[in-house]
Amino acid sequence: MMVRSYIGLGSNLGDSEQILREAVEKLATLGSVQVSSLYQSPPMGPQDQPHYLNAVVRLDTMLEPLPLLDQLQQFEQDAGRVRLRRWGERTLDLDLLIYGHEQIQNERLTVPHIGILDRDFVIIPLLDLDAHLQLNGHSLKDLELVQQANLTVIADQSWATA
Ligand code: ROI
Repeated sequence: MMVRSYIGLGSNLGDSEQILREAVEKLATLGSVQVSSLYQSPPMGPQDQPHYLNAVVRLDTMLEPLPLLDQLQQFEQDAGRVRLRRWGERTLDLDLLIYGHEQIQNERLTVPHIGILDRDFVIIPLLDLDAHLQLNGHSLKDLELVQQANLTVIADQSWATA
């Protein structure tokens, strides 16, 4: 069955824009993709690290959650993923944010992703893709964080395909 999933992308090491472009290309092998605008975002966590580039991809896929997670982790490794410390800088992060309407909790996966509601760099790009997206009955667009977002648009939704 085709399921609509949302994947969070983040990078603050290396040529982040190129790394995210290549990630979108790989995600496109798993189904059909739409991308949010590309954002620059101050680090959540230790402040002595570079700003992040963030985006969200909407992926309609036939893959089940765990095989999808395997692919995301493979793509992170392919990008030469380096992660220097907890809450610290990384080459590429691919987070499975939402998978259809499923609630998943096991050793490998919590879906919807635990951090969605307090991360402007996730919520704002999600709204690019689906302005009326809801999570546990709440419209993301009504969250206070949407008004207080501290993000800079780097490029519009054509950034990954141009
Ligand atoms: N901060 C920002 N702004 N963007 C991220 O993608 C991001 N990813 C992380 C932590 C370290 C929590 N901080 C982040 O994993």
